Amino acid sequence: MTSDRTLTIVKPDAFARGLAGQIIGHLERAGFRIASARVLHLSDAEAGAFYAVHRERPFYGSLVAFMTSGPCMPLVLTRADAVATLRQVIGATDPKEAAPGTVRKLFAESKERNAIHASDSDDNAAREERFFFSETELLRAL
Ligand code: 3AN
Repeated sequence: MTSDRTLTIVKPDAFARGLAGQIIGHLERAGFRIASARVLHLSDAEAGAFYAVHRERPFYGSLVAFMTSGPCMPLVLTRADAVATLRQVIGATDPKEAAPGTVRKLFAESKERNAIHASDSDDNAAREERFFFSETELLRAL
């Protein structure tokens, strides 16, 4: 059975452009509900750890610089089949390849500055929830 929870981040590009409300509204209209949310400015060490899986990729340094360039907004979202559904709703990594109506087609600037992150598996969703939210916050989440 797939989990009904996933982790998303409104990334610094979208947050700085004042798009958080529109993006979250888009997700709510797609049937997601907010279980936990916060605004924070990632440090170099935090962004590096979050994207450690990409450490060997050529874009890693630039990705960490982008993710630390301003505040971002992590949220835990719930709905049936959360991970797969949210990946569909956000669209392809590169907005040029994203389907019409997806968050990245509507709001992303480039493959790097692509407005939103979404967990790509139930295991990563659980890990990423714990990265941003304490055990107590997750227990209290509605
Ligand atoms: P997704 O966010 O669609 O799961 P990943 O996990 O492959 O994509 O990449 C993580 C993040 O790294 C992307 N959201 C994007 O910001 C950045 N990224 C991925 N590929 C590239 C690339 N070729 N050039 C620049 N940035 C990239």
